[in-house]
Amino acid sequence: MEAIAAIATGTGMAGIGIVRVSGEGAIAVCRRLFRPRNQRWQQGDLPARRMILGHWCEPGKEGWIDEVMLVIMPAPHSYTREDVVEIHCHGGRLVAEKILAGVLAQGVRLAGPGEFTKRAFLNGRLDLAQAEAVLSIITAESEGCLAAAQRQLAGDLSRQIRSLRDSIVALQARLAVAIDYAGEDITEISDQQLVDQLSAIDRELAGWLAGSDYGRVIRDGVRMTIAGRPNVGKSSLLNRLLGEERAIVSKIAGTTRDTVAEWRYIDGMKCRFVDTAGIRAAGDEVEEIGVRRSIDAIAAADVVILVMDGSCGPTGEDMQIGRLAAGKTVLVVANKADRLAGDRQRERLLAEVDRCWPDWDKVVVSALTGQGVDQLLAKLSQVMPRVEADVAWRLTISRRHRQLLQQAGQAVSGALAAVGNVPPECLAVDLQTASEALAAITGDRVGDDVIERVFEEFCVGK
Ligand SMILES: Nc1nc2c(ncn2[C@@H]2O[C@H](COP(=O)(O)OP(=O)(O)O)[C@@H](O)[C@H]2O)c(=O)[nH]1
Ligand SMILES: [Mg+2]
Repeated sequence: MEAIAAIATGTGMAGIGIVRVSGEGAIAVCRRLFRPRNQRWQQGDLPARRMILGHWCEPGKEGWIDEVMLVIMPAPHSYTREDVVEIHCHGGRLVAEKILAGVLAQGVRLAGPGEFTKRAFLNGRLDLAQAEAVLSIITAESEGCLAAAQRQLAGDLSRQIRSLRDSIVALQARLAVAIDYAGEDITEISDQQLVDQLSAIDRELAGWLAGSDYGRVIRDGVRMTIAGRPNVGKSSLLNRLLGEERAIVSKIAGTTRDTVAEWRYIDGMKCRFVDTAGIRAAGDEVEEIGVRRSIDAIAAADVVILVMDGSCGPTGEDMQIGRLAAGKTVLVVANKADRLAGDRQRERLLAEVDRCWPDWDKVVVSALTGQGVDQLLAKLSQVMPRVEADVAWRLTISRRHRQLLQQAGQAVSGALAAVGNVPPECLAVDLQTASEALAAITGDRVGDDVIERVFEEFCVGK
């Protein structure tokens, strides 16, 4: 295909910038503009797959633009399976832009978003799911997402989807025989066999779609909302958990007026702590907005950390706030333990808390001294949603894959419900829908419009 070129590295100051050229004539174009330092290579072909030091020249001008390292990767042993040249120059935008401009002036076209990866796909080096994994690796922000993207790039997703599709195709074949030889004494497939096989496929599809909420947790982290009455020490607790003075702490009730969010890891899980405004009948309009946001933050939480003042015991207001978290995973934190006179007072406090919220875990801490905070972290680690690593990667599939799996799932469930009530031709239509949806995931059968849409999301140069 015609040669394309783009800057592969990010914008901004950096040590190195890379311009990438791929396609017909890529090597010849670069040969014209590159002057190797080594006498041996000043004439003729340059060696393949070696870093070659030299100068990059401006066409038709004396002098050079930059001292660069050039790598030539002839087809088919390259990312795109075409002739690829990479020019490693100094970082910063200007040098790379000038080198790119020189290449484009030789008749090479500027690459579109993801066009290198698209060529890798079109030339059969990657399937579509693997190509998408490249983008997931670039955008991964959590260990879980990176691990999932790596498995997808390695072909785990494609293999599992293809094997699922194979079982659908096998069933299609048996149905086709039943349709073609209807009435004849030939190996027909019984309704029971159909139900058994469809159920197995249906279960597997459902397995892919289950637990999408965990997918969000892996991608975006566990949402932990710190809620409670004003002045019980919510902001102090946030600061203690983060080990920094993030939220403003004061004796004045109503100091935290908006939600404040920060990250930390607990046992390798990304946790997003949200400190909220104390919930009470608001004193003014701004506080009222804050209170409403607190209520929303409780609703959105994976885990609610319900803070109360341990030095005075649970109050009616604490109970009311507790009711806002009904149905959630809640950890009750009795704060200000430093004010408790001794073990007996502590026992009494725990008993009271237990009576108010018998179903929820509880810990006694002091945000001021740090006492009990390790226990709090251990409890959080116990109660937060968790997934086993070898299931986890299945949960972070992209929206495109999820939609296709849903389509396949609906078609298979439809067929399953209809066995015995409709002619086999109708079941065959459903199976065809399911099989096409799965083929679109790996790109084994997919329209140009879908391919366009997938690569539009990429950055230029990848
Ligand atoms: N003695 C004691 N005081 C605390 C503790 N945690 C917070 N406080 C104090 O309680 C007041 C309110 O704290 P703050 O974190 O702003 O509470 P918030 O309104 O719930 O965010 C401040 O004066 C804090 O210093 C604690 O564990 N022990
Ligand atoms: Mg506060």
